[in-house]
Amino acid sequence: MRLSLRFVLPLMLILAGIAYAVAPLVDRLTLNWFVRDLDIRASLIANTIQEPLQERLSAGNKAKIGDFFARITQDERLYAVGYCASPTGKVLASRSLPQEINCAGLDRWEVTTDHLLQSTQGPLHVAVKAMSSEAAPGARLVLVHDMSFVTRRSEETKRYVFYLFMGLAAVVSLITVIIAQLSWRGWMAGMRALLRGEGLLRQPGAGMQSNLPEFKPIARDLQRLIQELEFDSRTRDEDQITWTPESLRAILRGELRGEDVIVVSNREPYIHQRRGDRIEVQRPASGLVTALEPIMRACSGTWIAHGSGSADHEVVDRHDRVAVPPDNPAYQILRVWLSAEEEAGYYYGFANEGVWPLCHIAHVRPTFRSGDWAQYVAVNRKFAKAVAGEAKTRNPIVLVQDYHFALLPNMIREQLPDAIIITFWHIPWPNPESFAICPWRDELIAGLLGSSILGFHTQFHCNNFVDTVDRFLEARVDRDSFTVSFRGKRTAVRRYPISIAWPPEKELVEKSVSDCRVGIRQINDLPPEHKLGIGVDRLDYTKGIIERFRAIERLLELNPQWVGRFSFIQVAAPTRAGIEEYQHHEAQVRAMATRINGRFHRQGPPPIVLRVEHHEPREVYEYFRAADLCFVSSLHDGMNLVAKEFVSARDDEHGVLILSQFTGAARELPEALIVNPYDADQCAAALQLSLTMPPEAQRDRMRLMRGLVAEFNVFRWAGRMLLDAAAMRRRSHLLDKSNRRDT
Ligand code: ADQ
Repeated sequence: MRLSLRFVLPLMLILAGIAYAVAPLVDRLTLNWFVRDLDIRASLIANTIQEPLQERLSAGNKAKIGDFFARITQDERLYAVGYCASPTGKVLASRSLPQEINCAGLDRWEVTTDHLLQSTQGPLHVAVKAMSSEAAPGARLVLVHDMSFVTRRSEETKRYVFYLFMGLAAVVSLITVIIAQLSWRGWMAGMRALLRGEGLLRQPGAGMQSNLPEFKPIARDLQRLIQELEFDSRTRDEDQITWTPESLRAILRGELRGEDVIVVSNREPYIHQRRGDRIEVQRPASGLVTALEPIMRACSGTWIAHGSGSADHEVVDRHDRVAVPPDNPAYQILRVWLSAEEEAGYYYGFANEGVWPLCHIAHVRPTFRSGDWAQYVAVNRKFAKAVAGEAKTRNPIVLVQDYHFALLPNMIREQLPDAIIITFWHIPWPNPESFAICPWRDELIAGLLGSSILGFHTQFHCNNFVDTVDRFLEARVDRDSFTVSFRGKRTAVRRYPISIAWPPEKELVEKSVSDCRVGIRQINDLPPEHKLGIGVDRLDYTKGIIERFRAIERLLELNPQWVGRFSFIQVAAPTRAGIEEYQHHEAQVRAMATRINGRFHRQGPPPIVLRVEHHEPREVYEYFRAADLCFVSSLHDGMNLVAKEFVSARDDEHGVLILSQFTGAARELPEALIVNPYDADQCAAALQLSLTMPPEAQRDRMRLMRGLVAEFNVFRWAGRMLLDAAAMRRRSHLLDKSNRRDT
């Protein structure tokens, strides 16, 4: 209303001013018109009465002339008539002729254009017309008209002008108010859409074509400003925070107090296994669990995962929930049960034989079966139902993990339209051409675009994803803000490089480096001063273990002095053993280790020690601390946590990291020796360099890498995603509030 008054009041004042200025002009104009009319009328009357008057004058009968004049002046407008034979004569006139008019003063009315006489009877119009005859050559006729009707009409005209302007003001105000209201609403909707990041000033409910181009520059500026403010505050916040589990918890308490947080992953954070008549609780050695555990502890939320342990069924309540951690329960795991067919189709089939090789491009053909796809869809739906059932509010924060759940974000969105869904894709995202071979590529992308935020480890993977969307979906991609708008919803595509806990847990590094060196060499029958390399991976073809062994072989070919003086211990956790490709890969790895050992195992220890078994994190750290070098040769890896774990294990600031250029970690750890795992000669040279690198050079590199891992640790990874979610939540609260105010 105040906005409308701001338009209407000045408008009224301006129109009133115009009306005030225009009224006298109109008055003057109408007066001129009437004077001119009366002049013409007077000439007409003079011409008409000339003849009968002359006759009466020649007859010299003054009484008859008086009657004649009296008759003429019965006309409503003609007030008086007079006749002057000469300027010195006496005026012959009707009785009503004003005294101010006499024959001597008639010149005055002839020369002037102003014919008005203000008499006691009111305004009069005086016209003098020549009426010469032989008898009286200078005779003149005076015709006086009553002008009071002009005054009356002028008053009426003024009134009408006033009414006209009032009407005009009302109509113009109404139109202005309507247009102002509509424009204001359009602006508000546009600005809100912009704040939500839904694009540049779009009319509510309209399609993409209706962007208002004239507002685009403002919208762009505003959008940039918002991004800069967000970036500034985020970097300021992040720079000031030392990211620890405690600070993460504190932030969560502050930013997401009372929020309903749900994590969904395939793997559960605690697995209950039956060992004879005992139930054992296992914690999978996974970066994902390390990262998300503090969040769950702080928020007391729910973690939904596949119940895969042999005793999982036995420990849950009737709602399939179990409180964890077992010694100090802080949150719940909700276990989702899968049949053998579901697990085969969804997990082994579509996720690990299809999506995993599709995204890694490690020369293993993806296998896509429609049966597996059907199970993948069904299991995603099962988890979506579990999420919807678990949500305590209509807008929970849901953290969806990994490639097992590409369809889940959109399925959750269908049931909980206001949820904040953060999906993290832990593996690489390939280029559009490679991704295109998936028969269900559009469904996978559309599923992921149900997320509010979609996270990848590197900007490169973000770019690949956005390019893929651009290529295959009818979606709007904004490369300035890195957002995708699809079916009226917006997804922010963000880089969140995952990391490890820092500082590492005490028990992982409590054994000294020298004790680890001695202990590990003893366990593996290696001499005390033996040079040692370490590799720790799941036995997966993407990890480049074959290429690693080839490089070791090449090192020994080129630098035979290391034969018998250097060994490489490969710790390989069995994984996805049900898949043929993995069985084949394990056989290949074993055969290659045997062949190389046969070739160089003249006397002394073998060049390759292969340990295909799961180790506890403490044991893995002992290997890291005992080694002279760690070799990560992935053919393609989203991040690779092993590289960061090796760095965190080396508090002695020694040891060299050789790192594949195809890992996400290579972008963060340039002080490692970065190699192309397919180039055996280059890798062999890196091995040689590592084995001969002076301790000072090792320390300089290790210090820089440790600084980075300390700063960009896993708590920061989780914290950044949650701070972004909190910012989104605040924004949606604000919009809700202003929507309520408007309605
Ligand atoms: P992964 O492919 O599993 O993870 P990675 O990041 O190296 O790869 O993490 C493996 C974890 O398992 C490490 O913590 C490591 O210590 C542990 N591990 C490996 N072998 C082991 C063994 N034999 N015994 C015990 N523990 C072992 C996926 C993506 C990665 C991404 C992570 C996290 O493929 O690119 O870095 O998720 O997002």
